Amino acid sequence: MKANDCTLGRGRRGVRGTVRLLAGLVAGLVVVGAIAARPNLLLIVADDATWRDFGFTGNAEVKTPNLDRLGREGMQLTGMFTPATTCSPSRHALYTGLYCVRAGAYPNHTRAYEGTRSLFTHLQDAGYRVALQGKEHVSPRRSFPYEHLGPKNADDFEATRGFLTRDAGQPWFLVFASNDPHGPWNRGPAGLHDPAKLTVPPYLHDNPVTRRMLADYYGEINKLDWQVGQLLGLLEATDQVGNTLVVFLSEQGSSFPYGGKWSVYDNGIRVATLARWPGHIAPGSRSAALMQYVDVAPTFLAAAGIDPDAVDPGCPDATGRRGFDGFSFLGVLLGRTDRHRDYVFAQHTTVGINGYREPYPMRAVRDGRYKYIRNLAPQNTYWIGGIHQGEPIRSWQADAANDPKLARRLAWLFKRPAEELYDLDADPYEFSNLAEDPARSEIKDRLRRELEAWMAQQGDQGMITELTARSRQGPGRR
Ligand SMILES: [Ca+2]
Repeated sequence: MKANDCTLGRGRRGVRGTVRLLAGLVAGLVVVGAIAARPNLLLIVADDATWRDFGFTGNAEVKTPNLDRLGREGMQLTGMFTPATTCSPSRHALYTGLYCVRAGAYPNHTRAYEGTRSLFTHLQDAGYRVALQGKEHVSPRRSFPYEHLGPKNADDFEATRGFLTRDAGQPWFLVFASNDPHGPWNRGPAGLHDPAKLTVPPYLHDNPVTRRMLADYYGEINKLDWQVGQLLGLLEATDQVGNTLVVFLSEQGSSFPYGGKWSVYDNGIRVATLARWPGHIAPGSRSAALMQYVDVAPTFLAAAGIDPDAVDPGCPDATGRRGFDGFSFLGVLLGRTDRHRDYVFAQHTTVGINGYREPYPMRAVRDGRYKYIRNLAPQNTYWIGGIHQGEPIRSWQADAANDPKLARRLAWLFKRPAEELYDLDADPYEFSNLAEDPARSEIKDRLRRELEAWMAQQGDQGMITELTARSRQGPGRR
């Protein structure tokens, strides 16, 4: 049995742990009772949107007027990170408040250990009605007891309206999980962005194929923005703006090579984040405090007047400790502090990804300035369907025949050294690996220690964990 199996953890809790848990639950109920008006909670999650690609994060060419407005009316959080680089583990971490390996939900198309509880469970227990609209990608269903609204991956805002207005006396929690701008980028308005006039970001190779794809991707971000406009309009039409905390997350990076998805570079794991709560969050405010998806569930609970420390997420860590991996950043939202975490972490599991050939697992830790990456199987070749075949990679490889610099850059997509170290202040696109720089050895050692401590707490055994990833995928994926 694995050290972090939920069943073992429950056995370990013992009488003292049970008493502490019951006391915590009572304390939580007292806190709930003390809150006069519990806010509604709306969590909007994009799908495969690189954090840089919004008006409010500085990309003036992408048309995102509704999100830009949400930013002006609330706070922009520039230090949010997902602990995973694909859809399914990111969402498990977001909803459970647990890092991916601990919860058993670390490859793509994954599922959490039986007995794991989620934000849906905790808020439902506290009297909220809870729903999810759009993309699910979480399992087992018992751990995520939401009502699913409307058709899968299609817009139906009448279903949303029905849920928001069902019972004015009951607070609600809604996750709107868009499928945009996930590839193949054919759902946005045509012709909104002229490929020839776009500025190709420095981490992408500039050619006509890239430009055409970039225009389609930006168009689909505009469709996501339209959905956000519909949701904000519904809050206005139903007079619920003032008592609703709205949080927007860009999820994880796009499927462009170096666009971020399937990598632990900042393009992949950094998350464009907005939060609006009139009367609580200062309009037009900003914080660079480091935070992670695992912090979102405790924050939502705290906003609802529930003590996150009194909540059992249902799955202990490798040391037997219960409680969330994350903790509430409500103090940041309320403007009481500008600090939250010293480090954020991420893992990438390749086993089980469509088209993968060999394990190429990655682990990363980042502080406010530096990132340290471990590639656990550097002797292998990194190859998955999403990056290493089709477009745009084929057109880039053709151009690289006469471009040695591009050829070197492309080689990095397939093969990386065991260790990488980046100075994000000086090198925001992570082009210059400093892992062999003697002047940075202390920084590297400090970050390596932090990473190893995190892996131990998670029960993450590196290659063993990678090689058992298929056992953590859904029934259709074994
Ligand atoms: Ca995704």
